[in-house]
Amino acid sequence: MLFKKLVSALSKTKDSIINKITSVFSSEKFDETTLEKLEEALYTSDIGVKTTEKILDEVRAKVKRGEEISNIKELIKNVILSMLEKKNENIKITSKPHVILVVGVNGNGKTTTIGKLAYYYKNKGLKVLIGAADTFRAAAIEQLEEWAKRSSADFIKNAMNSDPAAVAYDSYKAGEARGADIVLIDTAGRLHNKVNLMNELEKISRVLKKLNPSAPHEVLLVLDATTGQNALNQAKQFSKTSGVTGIVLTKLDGTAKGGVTIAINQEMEIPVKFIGIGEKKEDLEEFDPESFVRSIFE
Ligand SMILES: Nc1nc2c(ncn2[C@@H]2O[C@H](COP(=O)(O)OP(=O)(O)OP(=O)(O)O)[C@@H](O)[C@H]2O)c(=O)[nH]1
Ligand SMILES: [Mg+2]
Repeated sequence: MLFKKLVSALSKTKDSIINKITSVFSSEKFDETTLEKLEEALYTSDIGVKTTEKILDEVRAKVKRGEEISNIKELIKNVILSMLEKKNENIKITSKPHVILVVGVNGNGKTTTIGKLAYYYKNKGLKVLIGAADTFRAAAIEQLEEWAKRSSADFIKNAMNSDPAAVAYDSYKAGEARGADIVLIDTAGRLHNKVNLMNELEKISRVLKKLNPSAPHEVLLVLDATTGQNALNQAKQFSKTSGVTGIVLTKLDGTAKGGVTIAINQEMEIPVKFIGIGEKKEDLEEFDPESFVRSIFE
């Protein structure tokens, strides 16, 4: 059931990648021209430089040995599967409350992801509290409050333009007092090149650490898969400063650029922990690299 949902969400990515690859091999046998075409097809599939190189090496080696490549799809699938060393580490709950700070660029899906995470944890029988530390816009606070209601999570807010770190502080305190298992903290959309915004994020973490030295227990970076390579660049930028511990890739439904998930899996130390495949509360899945690859190449 879940796999079916994934296959359907990734259908555009699948079509895009498979069409590119199969169009290269429709008639010809393998020679330098075909290899060049394959190289281009792979590079434009968003799966990343490392993955592309590995696949090309494999194909070249086979051609050299005079082996036939009857099923390029299968070959690519197996190369990628063999590269997926990083097991998915789902979020382990190590503290009560366990604080999850959610960060990322404007519009990537932070608030929506928090709403989905609240539902995800609620379904596990955990008590969830959400803190509205994106105080830039009143609408942002309202949007989050709506999400809190959908999963009957507790909700902490303060006035618009109030200090985000103070909201984080209040959220932790309230979570602790009310016996919450999970505290989810939303933050404002921020540009990775804006030093002041990065500083604000650090201030939130600093304030949380005063309450609990191990907090925030998780910093989830939310990335928009529809931006393709830009998502990978944002991952690289954010991981330099924000203490990011995991990635959530959103909007994989309806984009042809989902191959970037494989690039991020291969090129970042930080694991992809969840994927967003729709706008509803149940449209979040734990990222399982193997199912992901199978849903594209099978
Ligand atoms: N199709 C689809 N849409 C999504 C997904 N996740 C988020 N969205 C949509 O993306 C838009 C932006 O999402 P938000 O959660 O408001 O993004 P944000 O990062 O909180 O944005 P700011 O608060 O402005 O920084 C909304 O219209 C969401 O419904 C997803 O997985 N799939
Ligand atoms: Mg938001």
